[in-house]
Parts: sequence; structure tokens; C-alpha cells
Amino acid sequence: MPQANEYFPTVKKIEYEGPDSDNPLAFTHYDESRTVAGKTMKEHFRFAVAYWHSFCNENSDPFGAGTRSFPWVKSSDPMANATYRLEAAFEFFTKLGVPYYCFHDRDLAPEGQTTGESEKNLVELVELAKKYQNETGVNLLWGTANLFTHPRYMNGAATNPDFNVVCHAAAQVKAALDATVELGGENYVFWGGREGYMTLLNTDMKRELDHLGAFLRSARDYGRSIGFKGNFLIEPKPMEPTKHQYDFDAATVIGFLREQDLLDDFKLNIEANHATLAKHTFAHDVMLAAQYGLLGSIDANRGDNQNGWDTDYFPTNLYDAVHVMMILLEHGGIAPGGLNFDAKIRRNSTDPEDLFYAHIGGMDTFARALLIADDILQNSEYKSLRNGRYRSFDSGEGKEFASGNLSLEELRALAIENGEPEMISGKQEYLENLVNRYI
Ligand code: XLS
Ligand code: NI
Ligand code: NI
Repeated sequence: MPQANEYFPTVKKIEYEGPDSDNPLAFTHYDESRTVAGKTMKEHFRFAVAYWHSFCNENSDPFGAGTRSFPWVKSSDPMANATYRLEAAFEFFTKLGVPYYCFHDRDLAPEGQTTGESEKNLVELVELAKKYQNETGVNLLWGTANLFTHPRYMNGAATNPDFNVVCHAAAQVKAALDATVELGGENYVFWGGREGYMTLLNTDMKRELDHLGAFLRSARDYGRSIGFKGNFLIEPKPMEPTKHQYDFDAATVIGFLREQDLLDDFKLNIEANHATLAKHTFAHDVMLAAQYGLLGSIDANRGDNQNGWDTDYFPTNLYDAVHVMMILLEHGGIAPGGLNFDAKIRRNSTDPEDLFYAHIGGMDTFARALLIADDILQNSEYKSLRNGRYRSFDSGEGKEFASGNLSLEELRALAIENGEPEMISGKQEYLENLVNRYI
């Protein structure tokens, strides 16, 4: 794409150079056209860059101002800066070679003085984004609305006790859906921002959850009415920014979707760091969503074992990635979702190249994990060991029980007939060693 301005002049297109390369600006394992288990790596991962962390987040923290310099912020006009930012973002996407990106409405275009002005700003930036998408072939994995930054959302958006705030949230979601459809976005995400509570003393939980259900149904209906065919996704998270987030974890969200009759249109976007905040593993929430046929997409990042918040590190933990790739391979992959790097470089990573190193590291980690996971599934006894544990349900009375055909009295009679069960090892350490042997 012809560059009017270049924002990452020290970096050329990132190429695959193989595992022996010591070039930090090359892939050692992510080879987009390499076929593994019937699909190319590009098709397996559908990697996406998170616009907010990569291009909007200056890395300030409660103790100090931002440390990143943004060469795309060069005007006193926020709309002009938004266009430079978009130009920089597409330079980054194409140099990195990712097929997708994700954004919040407010990442792309600044909020205006009125709802109408905010809508107009977004429409303008969407037009430009469409042009860049057409020129580069980079597409939108998902869009979403930022319903948590503006002070009006301090008590939540769809679950706010003030109806007028709910209406403002709806206006934003409408515009974000319009933007997503206009850009051919493949999914639309609801992360629960401040949908939750700080204290139950001022909160009617059931009422708020019912409002959330009504809000999501109206968003679903609007989306379908303008031709959105993709999945709506809810992204579970147990806490932060509120003390208790309603979309606590995958299991909670699945129950909520069933209660609110939303299962036909909604799936889950599982974020690694949110699963660990809920005291699960990343694999746990991915597996739960996948087994219920509700795995929509993944926010690939990593938490920190020593502290309890959403640190959003880039994913470099090979062991965790292997387990998740085993689950994805067994459940038919992640499409039409993808792996979005909802991750940020650290406050002291201040070189322009750092954003590349971070993404290259994440992509190579998952590429390696894919190769290892495929090897384990194809060539080891992993699957037969796991499935074998359930063999007593594969036939005979066990099968009858699983099909709901045995009463409690019949089960009791079988207990007497069969006598004390033998001890069958779960072979945990054996399996842990098996996985390590393939890594
Ligand atoms: C915050 C969430 C957010 C969503 C998009 O913790 O991860 O970044 O992915 O709103
Ligand atoms: Ni998060
Ligand atoms: Ni996320």
C-alpha cells in the first residue's frame, strides 16, 4: 500500500525465517501458508491486533503518565489524529502480516459533544478504514462499543439503574453495529465493561441482569435487521473494573444466555487473563465453551501468577498455548472467530519495535503450540488414555445409564451385583510427562 507517512520506518515486512533464525524481527515458527492438520496456520489462528492496546494506550498507570510516544498524534485536532492513527495501524498490520484487527468505537474515532457528532466521527473513520481494508486485505475480526470509559457509565451501561444511561449505551451499540457491518466485521463483541456492582447494598441484581438480557436482545434484533450474519460474543470476566462483573466466567455466561433465550445468536469470547482471574485456567474456559458448542473467539493474552488483575501480557507461555491448541484441534478450530492479542506491551517497552516483538512472540508461541498439539493428538496415546477412562459408559449398563434409562433402584442393584469398584488410576503425572515429552 502506498504510504503517505511511515510510522515504523525501522521495520520491514516480517517474514518467516524458521526456527534457526536469530532475527528478532522475523517469525521462527509462524509460517502462514504451512499446512497443519488440514489447514494453513493463517486459517488456524486468524490472528488479530487489538487497536486499543496497540495504538491508543500510552501505558500510563495510577502512578505516572504514559511512556509511549505516538508519532501518529501530531495535530491538535483529535479527528486528524484519528486518521493518522488508522494509517499507522494499517502499516503495522501489513508489516506484521496479520489478517485481522479489532476495535472499540472510541478507539477508531473520538467521542463528540453530542450523540450525533460521535456517530458522524465514527462514520468518517469507518469510511477511511474501509479504504485501507480494501487496499491491504486486512479485515475486521470484531467490533465493539466502549461502554466503560465515559463518566456516564460509572454505574454500568445496559445494567445502569438510570434508564437514560441505558439509552446512551444503546445509541453507541447501534453505531458500533453499523460500523461493524459496514466493514464486514465477522463478529460483534460485548465485554461487560462496568456491568456488575461495587456493592450489593445499592444493587438489584436480578433487575439489572434482566435489563442486560433485554438490551442484548434489542442489539441482536437490530444487528440482524441490518444484515449482520456473524456471531454476537460475550466476553466473560469475573472482576475489574467492578468488584463483581456479571459475566463472571464461561459457565456463568452460558447460564445467562440460556435464561435470556440468547443461545441461537450468542457465543463466547474467552480471554486467557479473565479465565485466570476467575481462578480457572485458560484451558478450562476454552474447553467449557468449546464442549457446549459456544466457543466464538479468543482474546489471547496472559496474566501474572503473582498478582490478581488483568495484566494483559502478551502470551508467551508455551505450555498453556499447547493445551488450548489441543482443545481447538479437537473441536474444529476457532473460525469464524480468531485469536485477538488483547495484550499490551509493558510500560518500560518504549521502542517502536517493541510492539512488533510482542506480536511476533505471541504468534510464534501459538504456531509452535499448534505443531506440538497436533503431534500429541496424532502420535501419542493421549486421546485413547483420556477416552479410555470413560469406557465403562461406552456399552452395556453404563451406556444405558448415560442415556437416562436406569433408575436409582436399578443402579443400587448393580452396585450390589458388581461389588466394590477396582481402583483405576487417573495417571495425572504420566499425562503431564507425556505433554512435556512432545514440547
Ligand atoms: C477488558 C477486555 C476488553 C475487551 C473489549 O478487560 O478484555 O479489552 O476485550 O472490550
Ligand atoms: Ni481483558
Ligand atoms: Ni478482552
